[in-house]
Amino acid sequence: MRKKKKSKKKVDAKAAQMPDDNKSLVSWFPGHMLKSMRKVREALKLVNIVLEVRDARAPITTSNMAFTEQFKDKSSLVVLNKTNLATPESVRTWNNWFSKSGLDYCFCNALDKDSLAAIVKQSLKIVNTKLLEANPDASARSKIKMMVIGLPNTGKSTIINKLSGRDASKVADKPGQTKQQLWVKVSKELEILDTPGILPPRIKTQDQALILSSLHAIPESVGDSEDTAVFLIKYFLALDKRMFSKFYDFEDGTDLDDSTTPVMQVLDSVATKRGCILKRGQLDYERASKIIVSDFRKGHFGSVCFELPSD
Ligand SMILES: Nc1nc2c(ncn2[C@@H]2O[C@H](COP(=O)(O)OP(=O)(O)OP(=O)(O)O)[C@@H](O)[C@H]2O)c(=O)[nH]1
Ligand SMILES: [Mg+2]
Repeated sequence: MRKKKKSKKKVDAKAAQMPDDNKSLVSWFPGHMLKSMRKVREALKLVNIVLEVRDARAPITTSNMAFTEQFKDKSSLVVLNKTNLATPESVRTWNNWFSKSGLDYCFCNALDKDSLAAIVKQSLKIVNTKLLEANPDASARSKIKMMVIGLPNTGKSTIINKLSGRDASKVADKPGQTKQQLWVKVSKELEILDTPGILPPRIKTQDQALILSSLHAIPESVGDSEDTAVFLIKYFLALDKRMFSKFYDFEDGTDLDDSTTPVMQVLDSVATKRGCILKRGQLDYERASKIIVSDFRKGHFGSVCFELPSD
């Protein structure tokens, strides 16, 4: 009997596998990311340095061990982007941690061109230090080629566009905007290769999956917006119990009975306030969750720190 041919949709759904130890954990590594990883490997020989872009709000969760293994012999610079969305204290703490890590790194806000100038200077220094270590008689380079890699939506294309001063690569507030590699000539001295975002093959913990979903590194179709909203509500309630009532303009605790948790109260109130009502009059928690997640992603709730160094 002939096997039925699987549709493309089915194959992608299969890629969203749930690891055995935690059924609700997202481990999404579709085929196109495997292909992108292979292309990154192939392009390594064409560049002098690799810029690994991470999100400063979660510098470890937005790293990818698969990258580290690929370019361990290549000059590299870890770029912690979106610092304008990270709490200043967490940036200081991570700065201290990275300074002891042995990695070359820098913090930046890709929306601010001035904070990007340092990236080029530092990259040139790293490339030339390595060159002179290998051959003290070599003459230092003034022209370099870079490859920018990182998880989806970390701001890779934005960095390239700001550096080049034009919209060379398409940018969007969603993961997977860059679909293929693209060379961008920034100046006579600098060419940069943009690459599609790649997730780690395995996301280790449920919290990491929720952080990646909050940061929009995982698309809505894979992450669960209600789980993500609950994660965000808990995070912000721990900082400021009244944040949601102030932002969405609802009364605190008025319709609370003893069985209602603060998280449910926020979801109930946002759903009521924003008219998220299903046909039979029930509250539409899915829509209310999407509103909360979207407002967070727009930066309406202020700066955050989703993780701190464990050592
Ligand atoms: N606030 C803030 N937003 C940023 C920063 N860098 C990028 N963004 C925004 O983040 C979103 C994603 O940016 P992209 O440059 O498309 O991200 P990418 O890493 O190329 O994404 P993929 O191509 O999907 O892998 C866009 O809405 C950018 O405007 C930053 O430093 N601060
Ligand atoms: Mg991109």
